[in-house]
Parts: sequence; structure tokens; C-alpha cells
Amino acid sequence: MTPYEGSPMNKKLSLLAGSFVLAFSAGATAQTTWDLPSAYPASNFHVENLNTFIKDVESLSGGKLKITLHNNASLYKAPEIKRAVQGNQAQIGEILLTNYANEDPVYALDGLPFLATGYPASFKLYQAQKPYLEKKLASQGMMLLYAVAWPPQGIFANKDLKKVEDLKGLKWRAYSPVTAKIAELVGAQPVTVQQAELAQAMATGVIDSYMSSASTGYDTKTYEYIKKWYDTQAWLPKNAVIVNKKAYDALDPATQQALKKAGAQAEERGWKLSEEKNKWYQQELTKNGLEIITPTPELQSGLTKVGERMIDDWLERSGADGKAMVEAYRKM
Ligand code: PCA
Repeated sequence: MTPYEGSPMNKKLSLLAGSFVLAFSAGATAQTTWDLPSAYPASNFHVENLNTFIKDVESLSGGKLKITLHNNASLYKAPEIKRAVQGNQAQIGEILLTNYANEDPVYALDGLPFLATGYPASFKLYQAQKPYLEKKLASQGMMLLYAVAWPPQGIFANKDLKKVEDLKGLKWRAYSPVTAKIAELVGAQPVTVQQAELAQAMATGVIDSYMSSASTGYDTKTYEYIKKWYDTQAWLPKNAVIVNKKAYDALDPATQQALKKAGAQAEERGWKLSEEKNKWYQQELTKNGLEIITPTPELQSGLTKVGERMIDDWLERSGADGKAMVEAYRKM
């Protein structure tokens, strides 16, 4: 026995040191790290929003949940992200809902042309879609944390487009089954290319046109290849952040609450950011020599007809749930 070992003061100190070690190691084992794949680059507003969300999760959970972002399709390609979350290879992920349109009609709804145009209508459509989306994701072992709309979709092309017939023969980039279907209906040639490969597809001449937002035009420097954007405001597709249910259930209740709270904040912030930045993206496109064009009434009505046909097809495919969603939306 050394002289000081038994002294009361020393006992107190060693107890204190012990409780520090305990507290520290309990904290360390309780910390969870999740991977979050996203298909979009750092300049994108969805990714900007994700970065804030991740910081919020960390602070609201008192450091218990750390999320690592893998953006620009660096961990998984866009169409693979959902399955990665379903299999818990990634515990949380950002998906473009309409990418999965062939899997279930609920994923196609917000990708249909001219069903909901503009932010208020799109937000209503989201409210009508949400319970069905949650149900579908739950049946696949996942949860919807939040969803945010992309800015309105228009047509990037070099060609003069005065009527829908002018789209014939274009080499049309599609990002989803729905955008491929539009090409088919207007006589363009669809090539599916995700955003991460879009600049390359334009540079090599694989495609010469596509429908998307000013945001994607900016992210991919489309103005270097294509000089016009027809502001058709055709639809506002959404990105959703989804979570693996088992990974969620493994969190303690306070951390689950922190995640949900940060998700709700991200949803609110994201919709505002989308609308605000849409104006900025358009200014940037113009500054870089891309002309923003209001479509002729002929072009717009031709596209609207294509949209009506696609909505009818969708209603046929989606049965009672589809009808209920569209009716709920139209009543809002
Ligand atoms: N940008 C994404 C999807 C919708 C959008 O505005 C893209 O073009 O891939």
C-alpha cells in the first residue's frame, strides 16, 4: 500500500476519474454514425439543405447521431440509393421519387406534367401523396423523413420550339420513366442520363435537349452547350430523404426525436430555399448566355395535352389509391 492510496481525498479523486471514464465510454458507445448518399453536387440547394440538416441532427442529438454525406453520386448512383437504404447499407439517403415510377405509381405522381405547377400546388400535391408514400415506404422497411420540391421543369434546347411537333427527333435526356415517356409521346429520342453524368452527355453530343429545372441547368453548366430554356413550369418533382426503419428503431427515443425535428426543419427550409434559389439560378443562367423563353401558347397547349394523356394513364394504373390521391389534391 502506498502512503496516499487509502486517504479519503484520493478515494474521491479516483471515484471522480472513474465516473468520467464511465460517462465518456457510455457516450462513445452511444454515438451512432450513419451514411447519407445523395446524387447531387455541393452547389445544389438540396445538398446545401442536407448539410444544414446534418449539423442540426448533430446538435439536437447532443452529438449522439453523426451523419456523413456522400454527395454527387459518389457512394451510390441515383437509382441505387433507395435499395441501399432498404438494405441498410446506407441508413439514410436522398432519392428522387420519380426515379422509382416503375416500381409503384405513388413514386410517379409528382413527376407527371401539368398536374401541379408552381410551389403552392406542388405542396398540396405532396400533402395528398404523403400518406400513400409513407405506407409504401413502410412496406419496404423505410420511413419518409422529409421531401422538398425541385424548381419547376422547363425545356433546355438549342432548337427554336414553337409547337410540340418541333420536339420531334431531339436527342432527349430523360432522368425518369416519366421524362422518357414524354419523349416517346412527342417523337423525341429518350436517353436516360442521371444528373451526375449530364455534363458529359452534353459535351459528347449524346443528348441535345432535356427537361429539368434552372437549378440543374446551373449545376451542370448547361449554358456551355445549350442556349435556350423554355420556362414551361410543367411540374415540380421532389427529392425525399428516407431512413431505414431498423436503423431508426436502434436509436434511443431522444435521438429519434432529434432526427425528426431536424427533418421537419429541413422540409420547411428546403421548400423556401427551392423557390428563392430558383430566381437566382435563372439569373445565373442568363448571365452565362442562356436565354429564358416564355413558351408560345401552341407549345404550352401541346405539352398540356401530353400531360393530360399521361395523367389519364397514371390514373388507370394507380387504381383506387391513385384516384383518392388526385381527388384529395383537387379538393385542397
Ligand atoms: N433536376 C434533377 C431532377 C429534377 C431536377 O430539377 C435532374 O435533372 O436530374
